[in-house]
Amino acid sequence: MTLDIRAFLFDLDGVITDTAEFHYLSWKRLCEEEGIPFTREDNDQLRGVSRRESLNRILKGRAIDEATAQAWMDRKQGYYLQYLDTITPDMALPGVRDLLLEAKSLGIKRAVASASKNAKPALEKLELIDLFDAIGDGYSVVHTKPAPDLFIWTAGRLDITPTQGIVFEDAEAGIDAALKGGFWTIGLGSADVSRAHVRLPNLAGARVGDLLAKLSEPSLT
Ligand code: B16
Ligand code: MG
Repeated sequence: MTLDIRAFLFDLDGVITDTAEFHYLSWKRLCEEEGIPFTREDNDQLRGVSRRESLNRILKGRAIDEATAQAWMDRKQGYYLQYLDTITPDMALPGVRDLLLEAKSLGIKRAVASASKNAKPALEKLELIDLFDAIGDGYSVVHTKPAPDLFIWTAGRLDITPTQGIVFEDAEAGIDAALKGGFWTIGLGSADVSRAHVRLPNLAGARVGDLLAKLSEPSLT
């Protein structure tokens, strides 16, 4: 099968920038106030999943009513917004801006597909938002990762089929979502992205031609 790649779909947290630390500090503050144990290892389980699912995982079966859940998520969001305000363009992860510019010059469309409801303000602070043709975020679909819906929704906005898109993800939930949707996948970082078609430590020095060559290797096509 010959590759016909027309778009790159990027996760945000862990791929374009590292907001995981901000999520961690915000949840930690809430948990300390409420007397809930919360460690960095607990935070690793929140990678790529929605705010609501993050709270469920933090609670580990502890029951709270809906109004309390909403109030806690709002409080966490308030803390997170203070961190979001500190984001600057130099906080884009290495290689991301260059890869976006190269893809644009080659006519490859670019999108963000993030579980976060804060994706657009984060991209504005990074001064990257103008490099994207579409942004799927935590408001776009009901079922976020590991359901494929967000990637499918974003592909629709780009007017491509899933096999014409490469998803860049740092989280197991995101790779599973992209594979279920029928996309090509590039897994980044040290989390469990073992099911991705190609795995890389990060995007530093990444070039479009090299990425397409890796996906064209006979074992994958
Ligand atoms: P928010 P991604 C995800 O971003 C984060 O990895 C995850 O930890 C967070 O819970 C989720 O966004 C929702 O974030 O509270 O901002 O809506 O990796 O999908 O870009
Ligand atoms: Mg992520």
